[in-house]
Amino acid sequence: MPASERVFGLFAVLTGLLAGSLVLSAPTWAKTHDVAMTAVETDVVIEGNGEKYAAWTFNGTIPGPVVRVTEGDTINFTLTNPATNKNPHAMDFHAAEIDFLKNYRAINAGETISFKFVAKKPGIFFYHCGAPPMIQHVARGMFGAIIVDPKNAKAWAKADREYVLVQSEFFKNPDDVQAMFDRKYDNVLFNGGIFKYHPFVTGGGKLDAKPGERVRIYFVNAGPNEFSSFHPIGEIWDNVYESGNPTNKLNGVQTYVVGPGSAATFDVVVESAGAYPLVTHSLTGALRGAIAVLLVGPDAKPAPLMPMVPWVLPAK
Ligand SMILES: [Cu+2]
Repeated sequence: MPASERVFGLFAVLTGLLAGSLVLSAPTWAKTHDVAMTAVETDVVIEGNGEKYAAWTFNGTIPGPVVRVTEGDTINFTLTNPATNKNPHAMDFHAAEIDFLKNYRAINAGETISFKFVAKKPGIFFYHCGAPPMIQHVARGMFGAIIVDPKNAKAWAKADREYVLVQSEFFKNPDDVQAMFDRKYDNVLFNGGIFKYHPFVTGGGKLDAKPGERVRIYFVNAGPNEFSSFHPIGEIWDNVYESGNPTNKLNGVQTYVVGPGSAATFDVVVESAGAYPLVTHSLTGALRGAIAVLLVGPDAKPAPLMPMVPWVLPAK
């Protein structure tokens, strides 16, 4: 082959490569995730004495499953509303930037809906049902958390241990929508339970950590109405990241307000062994259920992101 042809051939290959890279819609490191959830109208345990509640949920638990992806990833989401349900349901992902009329519309029992989005911004985001009356669908338990990890893992310090905590208000009568509008809640929940992580309460557990570990709490306030003033008793948040974005970094924070429908990531490096209750310092909320005790000791075992979801009580 003459040299000129070889050069042209190389040019053609390079042009092809360039054109190929230009038409790629997503970066090569990005992944696609198929996420399917089912709207489940069911009873769930909300108290350590075994008390159950007629909840509306994603996949049967309060909160719904944690979705975890990396910045730039694509999520193909499908919601199924089984024919056995009685109500319309929907899904609204705060991590998405897509048309809400088309994608977040409520579907009737017996229908499914699918939509797709790219998780463009890293952070911790709320997801929830938006079917009317939305205040009731959220109050009855249709919410959860999606973590979008930064594509650059070095954007922040590596966590030694991670938990997801979702705060919400609990209304004893699931059908009393007026009480929900009037903010007449009975309890405040962390991960769907009253004092779920309080070892002194019947059926209560705890969150574990070892001294010196950087504990990262992905915190979501589901509301529907109240603000959370998130504080670690006996500690100071080393860092708070608004919406969980590593670039929104605060240092040395005692309490940080997370409004309904918002979220933040909280890092605490626990200096020494002991008990550190994580609370909303809005005390009516803490004393009505929103206390999660972080128990710090050398024997702490690994734990899932959301321990005790679902809350299965030991047989009596
Ligand atoms: Cu719903």
